[in-house]
Amino acid sequence: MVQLSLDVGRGLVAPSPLGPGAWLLPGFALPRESELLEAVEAVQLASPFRHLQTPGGQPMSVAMTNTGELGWHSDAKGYRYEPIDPTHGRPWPTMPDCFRKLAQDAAVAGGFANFAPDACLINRYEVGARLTPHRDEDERDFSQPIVSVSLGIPAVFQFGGTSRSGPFRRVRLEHGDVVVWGGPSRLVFHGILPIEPAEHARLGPRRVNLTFRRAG
Ligand code: MD6
Ligand code: FE
Repeated sequence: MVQLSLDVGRGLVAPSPLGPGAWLLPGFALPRESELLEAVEAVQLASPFRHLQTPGGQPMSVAMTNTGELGWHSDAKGYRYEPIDPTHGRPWPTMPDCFRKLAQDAAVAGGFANFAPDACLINRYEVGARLTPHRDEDERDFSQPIVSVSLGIPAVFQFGGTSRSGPFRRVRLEHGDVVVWGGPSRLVFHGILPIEPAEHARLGPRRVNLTFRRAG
């Protein structure tokens, strides 16, 4: 069944396929905008955004925090999931119910029943921040999809294949858009091009992305 999502600016919008097992759900998160933004605020009070270091020692332009049983972390020792926020030594904030519900509803809309996320990475992009092409391969269970929620100013998502150098399809992601991907697309290379200057009514000149995964 095709589930339409309500997009205030664009009317009812159908999911559009990005690749095998990968769907763009335009505006899927829009009806839940307020509770999502309030929950992001609560999470960042408990575990603030920070610029992690790559294993090579470079600071990342994207600031990150996490909620859930596991949080994605990077430092000189490599990329991994941690049950404890290293900035203060306490567990990551509990995943808000509205986060989990959105992730599960979107997974169903993308054809993945029984998605059970235990990790939500929250990325914050200021203008100019970018994410170079990578694969999400630090998780234990690749049978579960990834659900990615875009909030704030737009981004251009690069969606590739099995090669880090591309070619990439470019997809514009706007406030409220959700991407669900798994199955044959679970390990493809992807990235975010440098964020262009813009202003969002609720978030100002920044983009926030929620990425849900089954990590452990
Ligand atoms: C972002 N997203 O949209 C970064 N990874 O800010 C990702 O790296 C990503 O959106 C895997 C699946 C979906 C994604
Ligand atoms: Fe990724």
